[in-house]
Amino acid sequence: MKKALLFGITGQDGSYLAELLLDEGYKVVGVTRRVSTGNTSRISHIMDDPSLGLVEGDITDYSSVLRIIEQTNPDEIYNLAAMSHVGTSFNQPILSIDVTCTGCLNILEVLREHSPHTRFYQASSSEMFGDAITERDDDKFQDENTLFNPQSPYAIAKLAAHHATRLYRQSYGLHASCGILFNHESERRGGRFVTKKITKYIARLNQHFLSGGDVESAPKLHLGNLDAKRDWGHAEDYVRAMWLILQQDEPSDYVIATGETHSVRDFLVAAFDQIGVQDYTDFVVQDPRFMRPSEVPYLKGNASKADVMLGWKPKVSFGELVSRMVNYDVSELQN
Ligand code: NAP
Ligand code: F7E
Repeated sequence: MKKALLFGITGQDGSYLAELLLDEGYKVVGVTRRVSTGNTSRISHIMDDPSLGLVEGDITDYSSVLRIIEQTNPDEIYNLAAMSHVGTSFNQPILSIDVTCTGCLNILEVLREHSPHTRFYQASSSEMFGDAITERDDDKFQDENTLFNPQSPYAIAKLAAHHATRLYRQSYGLHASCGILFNHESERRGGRFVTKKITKYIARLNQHFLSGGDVESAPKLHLGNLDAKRDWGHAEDYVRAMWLILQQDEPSDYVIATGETHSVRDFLVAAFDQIGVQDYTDFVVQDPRFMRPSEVPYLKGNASKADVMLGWKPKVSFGELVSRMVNYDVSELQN
């Protein structure tokens, strides 16, 4: 029975990856942070699985990382822990570097010195590309050869961790790989990311209309930049790629993306359409509080390497992603 250790098991991706690994017959150990309010809602449905264990620890604390890896002796480690909100990283840059970069180095150092047989997956991000490509025409895409030009403290931290993972692979022979994942969302997405913010709002608006409210009295949705373009996929597809990456004989880095790009405005239109509203402009306010000091204008990934080497392709389309998220939030509010 293979054993996997997951940093970030309580997050969106951690919860889906834990499900996948349990299905594949793994013993899964997840690292949770001690917090005074609960943070295990995304994994509550698998907590009683006898093959799942949880240990407390914080990725910024080298001693807890060392203890957990020594006690677990895992075959595979997935590092999904991060301060993952790009906007927040502008206000908390040092924390972002500590968690997202130093945290990764803590694991790599423990592996180098104490557990070189363990395979390692690092959650790299399309944010690392930054504004390397600014064109909004859909012929442009990012792949494993595109230059990085990070535009936020989050992206800088991810890029440093990305390079550290590559360095430890090349210099110390670790089986250490990075998935450069483009945006992926789901029913379990955190509420402050733009997709979930929109779909939760749509559910409230739907409720407002169902209880007899009109357009004038409807709540407003405050958003920032509507022109940014993202390559959005579904998290369930993307955790499958993480697992496949660690099953390869040779460690390497892979872009994981759908190959389609849509603006925030496109997402708005598609989400409002789910409840039969054709014009979102009556409901959306552009609010400077949600504009970033520096923006990533255009992301569209080419995942050909993953297709050829891993046999990976996304299954969930943009339209299906939007409708799944809206339907989920509508039914959550109704229940
Ligand atoms: P998420 O929902 O924000 O989950 C982040 C996880 O990191 C949570 O389990 C969180 O624990 C944990 N964490 C935060 N600080 C920690 C610390 N100091 N010690 C230990 N754990 C800590 O993020 P996600 O969307 O699942 O993304 C997973 C990973 O992929 C992240 O590294 C993210 O940066 C990266 N990524 C995400 C995307 C995307 O579009 N989703 C794309 C590319 C890369 P709590 O629950 O206790 O807060
Ligand atoms: O923003 C714009 C915002 O916060 C998407 C993380 O998972 O993916 C994610 O990072 C776009 C940006 O995701 C609001 O300016 C407009 O252009 O949903 P987001 P992100 O910044 O792309 C990458 C790949 C990761 O690695 C990250 O961990 O939407 N936008 N108005 C807004 N964004 C937010 N959050 N809130 C708004 O009101």
